[in-house]
Amino acid sequence: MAELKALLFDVDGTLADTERDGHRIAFNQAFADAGLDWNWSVDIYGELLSVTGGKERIRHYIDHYLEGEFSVSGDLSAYIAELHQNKTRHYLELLQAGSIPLRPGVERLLNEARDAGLILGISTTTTPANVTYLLQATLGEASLGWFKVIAAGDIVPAKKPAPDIYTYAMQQLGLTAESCIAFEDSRNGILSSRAAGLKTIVTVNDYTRDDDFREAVLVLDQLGEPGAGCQVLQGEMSGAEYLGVDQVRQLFDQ
Ligand code: XBP
Ligand code: MG
Repeated sequence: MAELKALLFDVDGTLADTERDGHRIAFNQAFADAGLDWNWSVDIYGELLSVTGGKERIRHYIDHYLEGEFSVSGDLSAYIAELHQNKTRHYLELLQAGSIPLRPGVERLLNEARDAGLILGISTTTTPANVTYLLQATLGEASLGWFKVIAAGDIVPAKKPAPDIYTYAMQQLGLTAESCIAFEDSRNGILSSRAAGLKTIVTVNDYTRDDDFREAVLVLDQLGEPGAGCQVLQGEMSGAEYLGVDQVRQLFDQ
């Protein structure tokens, strides 16, 4: 039987609920800075989340919501990149202000996994600095050393739902999908992790609650904490109150 060696975590929506009150706010601040009257509402942003990657999301908005009526005098890709850099600056300020906490159970599971000698990795579409700042703001500087690989953003040619970011992370770890398990929050995320051959545990959020997670080994509303358990939405967790390393191992072995 294969042995579980590593847990690979998505970031946005999984480690922390970052989209509605984090990234979305930062995008709108960057648009305002640029003198654009674009304002992504909670609902519009929920639609735009079907496109992963902030730069790709802006381009999709221009092409499909502005019917291509928007144009700039110079190179559009360069314009989008600059807009996105400013968005990232605003997002990092939100993280530094401590505005975005980790989701319930995340810190507990990370520490349980470390105590059990399991390797931790990150596989995310978001910009690398966003990961660094989130970890520093929520777990402290030392937590950057908890993760043997932080695979993020443009490090791979194709973003989720492509498998690239997970494949890259496993290559960096020198591991195969037979000894890893993934944690995700969205349809794009599980399509990516499954395409990389990974069993996947899902914790949903307000934007992804209705997504199709048929490929998941377990779907929860959150990881849960002692005394504040999680709700199983799909699959079995043998009656446990919250998801611990023992439950992860059972799911991996099934
Ligand atoms: C979610 C994404 C990212 C964020 C925005 O990443 O698709 O694009 O929405 O971050 P994941 P950027 O769920 O894989 O963590 O603007 O830096 O792309
Ligand atoms: Mg995600």
